[in-house]
Amino acid sequence: MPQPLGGLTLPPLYAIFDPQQTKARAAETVLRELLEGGIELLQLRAKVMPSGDILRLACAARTLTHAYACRLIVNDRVDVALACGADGVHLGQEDLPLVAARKLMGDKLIGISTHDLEQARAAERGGADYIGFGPMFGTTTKATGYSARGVEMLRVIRKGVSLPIVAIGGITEANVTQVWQAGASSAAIISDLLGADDVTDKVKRILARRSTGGA
Ligand code: TZP
Ligand code: MG
Repeated sequence: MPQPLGGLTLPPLYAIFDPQQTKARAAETVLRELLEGGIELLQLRAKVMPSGDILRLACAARTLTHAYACRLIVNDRVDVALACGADGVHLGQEDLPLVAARKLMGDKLIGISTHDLEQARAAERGGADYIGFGPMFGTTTKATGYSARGVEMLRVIRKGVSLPIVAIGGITEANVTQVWQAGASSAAIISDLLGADDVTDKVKRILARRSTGGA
């Protein structure tokens, strides 16, 4: 069940669509497969594309996500988020500062990546809508520079802030229940979703774990 925390209700699964991780399959095909599985919150993460290409992809994602009543978050790029009509933006510690992003985004969603309690509390004080926290486990998708945080640290963050927490990093169908049980409102997943032989089925299986209480 989505958890109402800090005024924002997040679905249990936060899919991150990264065109570099789709095994060269067409973006729209994979986006549709995610949405058919029941994704209600999707982040577009395009690190290496020219801005015009990112915007085209973001607009395509916006059209599709609207058709499936799914919220869309754009990673890193406030400008692209605003230009495509996304629901929000997700920013890291090195991206545009929260206070500046809030001026531009108004009451749209802003998520902030955090890696420890201090960063989490700063994001909450600064008016973020949710925090990302990780990397939870080992991951090869991103060189984060941080060791795996683990579920015990996630429990500490859960006690220390009241914002919804999106756990990220190395989360799979096999370990997702642990992060929900440790207090994550939502689990952000890239490779286990996009690398699946059947993306739609993978989403459905993960969501079924949530609705049956895990295990
Ligand atoms: N931020 C922290 S870990 C990570 C990001 C973007 C990568 C998550 O990818 P995966 O494949 O789900 O481990
Ligand atoms: Mg970033």
